[in-house]
Amino acid sequence: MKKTIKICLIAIVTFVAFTLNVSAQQEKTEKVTFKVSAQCGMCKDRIESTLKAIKGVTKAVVNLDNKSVAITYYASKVTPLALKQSIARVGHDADDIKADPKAYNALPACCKK
Ligand SMILES: [Cu+2]
Repeated sequence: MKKTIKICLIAIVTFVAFTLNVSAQQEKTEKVTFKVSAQCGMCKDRIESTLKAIKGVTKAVVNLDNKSVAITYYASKVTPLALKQSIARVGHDADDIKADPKAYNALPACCKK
C-alpha cells in the first residue's frame, strides 16, 4: 500500500514538473542578424550595450569582420525594426535604416565610415 502511494507521488511530481517546464518554454526567443556600420571595438561596445539595454533583448553580438550584429530577443517584447531604429539612434546604419545624422556626427573619428 505504501509503495503505491509512493509511486503515485512520484507520478504527480513528474507530471507537475513537466507541466511547469512546458509553460516556461512557451515563449521562445527569436534570432535576427543584420548589417551594421561598425568600424572598431568602440562601435561594437556601443551597439551591443545599446541593444542589451532594450527590454526583450537577451543577446547581442557584433561581428566586426563581416559588419553584422546577431540579436536574440523575445518577439513579444521588441521587433527587429525597433532594434534597427535603436542602432540608428546611436549613429550606426542598420540594414536599410540609416544612422541618425546628429548621432553619427558626434561619434569619435575612428567610428566614422
Ligand atoms: Cu568605432
